Amino acid sequence: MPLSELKSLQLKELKMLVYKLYTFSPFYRQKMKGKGVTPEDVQTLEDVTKLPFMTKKDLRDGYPDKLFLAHPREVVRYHASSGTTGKPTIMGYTQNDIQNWSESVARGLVSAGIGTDDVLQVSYTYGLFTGGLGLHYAAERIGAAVVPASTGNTERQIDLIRDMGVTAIAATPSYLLHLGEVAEKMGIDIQRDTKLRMGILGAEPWSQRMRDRIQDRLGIKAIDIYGASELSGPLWCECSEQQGIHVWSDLALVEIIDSATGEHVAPGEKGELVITMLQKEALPIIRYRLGDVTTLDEEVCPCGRAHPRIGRIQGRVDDMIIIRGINVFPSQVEHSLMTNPEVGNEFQIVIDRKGALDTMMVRAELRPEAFGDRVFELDAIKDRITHKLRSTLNVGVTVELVEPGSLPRFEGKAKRVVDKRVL
Ligand code: DLL
Repeated sequence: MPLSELKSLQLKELKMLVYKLYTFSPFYRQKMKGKGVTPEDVQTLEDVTKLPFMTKKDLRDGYPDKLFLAHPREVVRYHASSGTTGKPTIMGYTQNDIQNWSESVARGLVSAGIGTDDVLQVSYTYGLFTGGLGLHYAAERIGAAVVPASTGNTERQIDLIRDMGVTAIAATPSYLLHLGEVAEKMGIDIQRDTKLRMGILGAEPWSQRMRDRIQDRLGIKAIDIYGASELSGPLWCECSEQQGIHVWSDLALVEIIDSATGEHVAPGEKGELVITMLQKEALPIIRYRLGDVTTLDEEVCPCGRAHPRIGRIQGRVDDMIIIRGINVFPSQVEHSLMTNPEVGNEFQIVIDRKGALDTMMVRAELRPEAFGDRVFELDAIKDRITHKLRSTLNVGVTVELVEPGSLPRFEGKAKRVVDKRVL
């Protein structure tokens, strides 16, 4: 469908959604009334901007299910996202919600090149986290065989990849790199000894450099997959062109705003992603601000699909670190570090305060072959890394090079920032 037709479909769906929520949801009606909006005010897609924003706080305040629209009898599944602060948020799903969710991910997997001949190992956690079951249902829907490995026991994961003829793996990018390191230690060469050819990687920010590494080291195609619990779970991914993440417009409407003003940014410009889920039933989501920073591209993709694409997530507004007034995203640090061949896959950013001044230290693991005892060589490497980081970030930073394997590893999302200012 061309974009113009997709947009008329979106408008129809948006009008219905707003009418439904205004009529049946006390929460949304109150929010809309607060902004002086009625369903009649939404006549064009641009009118979406008249609607109020929604944030995680709304869901927390409505814990556990005050924002649910479906009758409990219609709910067939719950998931929860573990909040870093306070209560978790609870998501509910009707039968249709599960179907639309699987449909979204299934389309993405097909567009990336996964089909009935594939064996997909799902190495996201199964349970309240949405990654495991989200990928699982979608892969079954397209007839791929699923190995529901979940997280943990990395050696066994590697055995499964080799022995079950696994062709694709869904995991966080940091976990896949860790898995590669463990395989190396086990004497298994992923390229030579397995059929793995694709990674469906997301749930945490990662850079193009990290993609290059994964692709080079493991000899696979690394596809970026994005989503969030509030939207259902993992939802959209890149197609085989790897030029942005397709957002299925019959199911979702995305906007990019300036976080400070709440206004739309100019086309193609970077800003905060705002999402309206057009068909969600149990827990409707309108103009939801996840705090993720990205761009929107409405050009037809080289793959031929007209559904718009969002760019790689460049970080979250709220995990942006502010050092002496300068905004730093962990992904920028990762990008710069990964340009150094001596640096391993793990790093940590330690923020502290000396007197009134914020300090930033980056701990980076060296690759085993770079880790020697020739101090002057290590000093030279450290100087080079420090210099690159300083010029990328425009902020004073010190670097500590540490032994391979000494930083913590994560099975789920990697935690890279230690902020001692607030601890
Ligand atoms: O992480 C859902 C998911 C599972 C996505 C598996 C992809 C694969 P939450 O735990 O609610 O849900 O976390 C959502 O993670 O707002 C982003 O900040 C971040 N995130 C997710 N995917 C990406 C990505 C799942 N590809 C939050 N790149 C989101 C960067 C991502 N950040």
